Amino acid sequence: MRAHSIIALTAFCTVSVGAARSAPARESAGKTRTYFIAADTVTWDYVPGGRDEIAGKPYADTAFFSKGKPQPVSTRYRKVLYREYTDSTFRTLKPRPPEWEHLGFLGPLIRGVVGDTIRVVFRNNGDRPYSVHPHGVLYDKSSEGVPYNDGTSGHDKADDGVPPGGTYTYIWPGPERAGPGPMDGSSVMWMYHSHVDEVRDINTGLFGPMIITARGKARSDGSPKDVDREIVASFMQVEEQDSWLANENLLPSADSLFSLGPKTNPSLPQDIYPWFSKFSINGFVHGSMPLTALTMRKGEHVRWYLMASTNDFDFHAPHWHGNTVILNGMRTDVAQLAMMQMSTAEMVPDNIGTWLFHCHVSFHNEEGMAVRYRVTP
Ligand SMILES: [Cu+2]
Repeated sequence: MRAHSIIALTAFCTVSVGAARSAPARESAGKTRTYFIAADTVTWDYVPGGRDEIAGKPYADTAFFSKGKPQPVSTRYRKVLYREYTDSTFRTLKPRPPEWEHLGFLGPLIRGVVGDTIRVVFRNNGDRPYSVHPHGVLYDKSSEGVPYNDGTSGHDKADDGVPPGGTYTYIWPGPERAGPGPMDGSSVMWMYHSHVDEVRDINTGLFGPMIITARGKARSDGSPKDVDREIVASFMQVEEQDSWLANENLLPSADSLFSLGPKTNPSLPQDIYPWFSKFSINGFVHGSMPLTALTMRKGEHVRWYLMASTNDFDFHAPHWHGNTVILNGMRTDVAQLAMMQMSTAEMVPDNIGTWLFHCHVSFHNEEGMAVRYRVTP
């Protein structure tokens, strides 16, 4: 287990607001889209209701400790998640629309159109520094959200880690290079995540999607005009022992697993990946994503945005039962994701029914990396 020491980040002791003065002013013809996003400590249940909806049976997680029989363990974990608020007071959570309910524990969807500028007003309600680091969009040194030896100082360091209780505004222009390339459809997905301690922050829960639509191909809300339904699926091997909240979440006996007491049966995935390694899609395990959250109609143009997390073996093989997709211009029903890879697949479902969508890495599937989607007439 990695040491749980907290890195001293004394440089971030003041609350600072605003990165606008030095934001690159390119392609500013579009809108400014402002998002109020906080890092909040909440309880997340990987299997709410205690049902394995893939098997259609009750589910209770258990773990083998160094001696004795399997014991019940909770599927609930304290996590720090990005949550969207209505305004800068951060008093009222913005309700998540039903079509985005499937995002689960991911942060809110951030949208933009090529030419827009995205502003993220970030409030850190956690108890250690966190940040928002985006992929793909343009940022200068005051909006990168990562502390490293980059030769900057002063205001350009204020974004690196926002202190507990602090608020900071990240400014991200979205020029052409943040939008679809020649082989893409009308929109592309990027991820954003906290990057003060990238591995720990992501395992703690600070990870979210951003979609940038091509200029001239967006509705006024930024969504791509030629797409009926967008779905984001983040395949994540969440290592709860690498969360900043591990000491709150894990039973003290978890340490015995690291000290490698007698293994019950090393061929069982659980003996290699204990109960706190969560093979989840958007925080859902064993089909716990509500089926209503992933329902689409036959003949719709459905765009699936896929991504993976950061851990050492976050390789995944998303597989759709029942329907096929076009991925990189080719027909398939299995995608591939390496760590932090982002990929987009186009589906026009022609096959009505309730279908499995799971990782085809066999032990990921066994450990519950599966949800169901439904195609209605
Ligand atoms: Cu997988």
